[in-house]
Amino acid sequence: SSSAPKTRGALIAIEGLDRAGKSTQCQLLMDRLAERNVPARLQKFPDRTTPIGKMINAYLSTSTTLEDHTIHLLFSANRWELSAHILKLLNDGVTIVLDRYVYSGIVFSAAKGLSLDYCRAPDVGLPRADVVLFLDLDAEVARRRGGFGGERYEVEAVQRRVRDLFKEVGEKEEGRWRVVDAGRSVEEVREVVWGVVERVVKEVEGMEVGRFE
Ligand code: ADP
Ligand code: FDM
Ligand code: MG
Repeated sequence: SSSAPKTRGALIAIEGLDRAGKSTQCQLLMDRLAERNVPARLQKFPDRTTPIGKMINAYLSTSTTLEDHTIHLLFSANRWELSAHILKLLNDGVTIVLDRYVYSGIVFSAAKGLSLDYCRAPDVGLPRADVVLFLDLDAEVARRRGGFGGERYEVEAVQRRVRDLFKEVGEKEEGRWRVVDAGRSVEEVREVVWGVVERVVKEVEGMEVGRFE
């Protein structure tokens, strides 16, 4: 009947340090969801294709300088401009896999010295991830995966601060935050990720999408 709870999609965030394997695992997760006939979309943040995303891209590629609060708010605005679309898809039953989300937004700005409370504020009210898979990787192992590119935060000292800040932010997420050992093989990580996601996709059925707070 019409009173039956409508099946919605799950909002799955993949987070972690540079080279932890986020983009690799996002793609493998999309493949697995397709195999299981779960409707799904991949959304990467920052989304560099929008006008705001182009400003962010210029900042990250160091062709533009922006004041710290200004770029922080642009990253958040980049999520807000896509939030209604994300919410609509979720409520239409589409699972969304996020390659970075609000957590990257908070920790990269906080690593520059802005307070954690300040950094969270602009994202409050965005669709809340049902689960965050934090791909945790030792700095030494990350280094062996290859050199940094030339982007803004691809610097050893920044990455170290970011790792500590991710752990602090994750504590506030309690049961939604899952630390995954990203030092294992691609296939091993894929299976751990799938084990979590398969359960969450079922658990969110009939549950409203939460708001980040
Ligand atoms: P991220 O998106 O987190 O920066 P990528 O998925 O682009 O990371 O992976 C970074 C590099 O590490 C790529 O060369 C990728 O092939 C490799 N890689 C990813 N996962 C693993 C893994 N579990 N073990 C070894 N190498 C990996
Ligand atoms: N980043 C990403 C931020 O500083 N704030 C954000 O809100 C987001 C989503 O941008 F250095 C940083 C994190 C990383 C860079 O790199 C994006 P990738 O390779 O496109 O994920
Ligand atoms: Mg990536």
